[in-house]
Order: sequence, then C-alpha cells, then structure tokens
Amino acid sequence: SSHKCMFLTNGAPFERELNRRYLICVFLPRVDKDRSGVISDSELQQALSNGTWTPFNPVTVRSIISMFDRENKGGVNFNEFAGVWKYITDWQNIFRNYDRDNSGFIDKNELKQALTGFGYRLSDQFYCTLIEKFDRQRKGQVAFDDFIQCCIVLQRLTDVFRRYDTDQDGWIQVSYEQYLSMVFNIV
Ligand SMILES: [Ca+2]
Ligand SMILES: [Ca+2]
Repeated sequence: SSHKCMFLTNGAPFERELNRRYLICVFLPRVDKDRSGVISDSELQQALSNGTWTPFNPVTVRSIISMFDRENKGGVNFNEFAGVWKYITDWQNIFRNYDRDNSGFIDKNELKQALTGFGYRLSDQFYCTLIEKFDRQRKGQVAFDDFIQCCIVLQRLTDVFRRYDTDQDGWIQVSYEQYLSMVFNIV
C-alpha cells in the first residue's frame, strides 16, 4: 500500500530523529549525573558496560571522550555524545561479529581475524604480545573495552609510523629526537 511505501521512504530519517530525541530527552539526563550538560569520563564510564562485572576500562573511556571533545572541556556535550554513541555501537557490532564463539571475549584467533579484516598484517607472535598487553582481566583474551583500546592504540601507532615511512616499505630510520616526537604523539 501507499502507506507502507511512505514508511519505507521516510522510515530511516524518522527513526534517526526518534533515536536522537530518546538520547537527548531520556538517556542523556540519566547519564549526566551532575546536570552540567557535559558527559564526563566518570559519567560515561558508569553508563557503559563491557558485558562483564569488571568496570569499563577508564583508559578507553578517556580515549573515546578525547576523540569527540572538540573544545577540550574534559567531556562531551549532548551533540558530541551522538558521535560517541555511534562510535561505541559500531564497535559493539564489530566485536560481536568477531566474537565467533559468543564468549563475550576476543581470543587470539578472533583478534587475528579482526585485525586482518582491518588490513593489519601481523605475526602470530605479535598477537600474543597484543593479548598480553590488553588482557586487563588476565583471562588470556580481551573484553569489549580492552578490544577497543587495542584497536585505538594500534591505529595511532600505525598512523605515526606511516607518517615517517614515506616510501611505504614498512621500514623507517629515525633519530633519537624523531623517536621521542613519535612517542609523544601517542602517550
Ligand atoms: Ca556531567
Ligand atoms: Ca570469543
């Protein structure tokens, strides 16, 4: 019927608008505990769950907030929060997709499949290093929040490397001070 057609044409924007209203009118006032109009690190951390009983990684929370906090105010306003929310739900879908056995954790093989899917070419030994570094719960695999952090850090390090690897052969030669600048870009 024509009614159905109208819904199909207008459905997506309508849903988006509904989501936006839900976010601003219902969800955000609940998250913004001190009613400052800004979602701080600790407010976002409390709102997030990584599907386990372990508190969401505060380093991941900080990384995400700083990506969307345009005025360096130490949090995100309600407009910026829409970006934060999309970012997290996108990661949630990626995580679910690569958590093949539905364990709620990404093991070494799942991590390998995920990162290979993103275009990384890394050795088996390096996947062990990654698991060891980001396995905050000491389970031999990584939870949702730590998986995001792993991907963010890897991306940052790769971006910095690429800036120096101008001929893209996978090798760089850097001086001591260039090395320090590289590291300062990340820490
Ligand atoms: Ca607040
Ligand atoms: Ca798994």
